[in-house]
Amino acid sequence: MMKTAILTATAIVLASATFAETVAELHEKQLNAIDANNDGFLSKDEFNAFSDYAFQAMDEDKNGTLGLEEAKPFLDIKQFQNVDRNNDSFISRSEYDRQMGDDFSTADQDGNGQLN
Ligand SMILES: [Ca+2]
Ligand SMILES: [Ca+2]
Ligand SMILES: [Ca+2]
Repeated sequence: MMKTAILTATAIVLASATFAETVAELHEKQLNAIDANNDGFLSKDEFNAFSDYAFQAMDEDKNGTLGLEEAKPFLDIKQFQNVDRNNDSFISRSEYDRQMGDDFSTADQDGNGQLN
């Protein structure tokens, strides 16, 4: 996968209020990087794989959380605090997953588990 495209996509997903506008914002290149089977739809599995890859890529010291320094290239402070629900200045994996999962559910308006 293309790391830059993936990380840009992640930043957009994490930063956006709703993933629906997010998908529209993704460039074709970023969407292609996430759409593993290239069918033009984003399945929950593809989304999870992308989400997992992006977390590992951002977590530079591999301690399982994203600190401010690690997240800074992708999120501004307000966006960071929005994802950091318990305000401990770290985005834990569960906080991250919850945010990404919420975004996916919001975007999947017809509930078929695919984004298009
Ligand atoms: Ca697909
Ligand atoms: Ca870390
Ligand atoms: Ca936290």
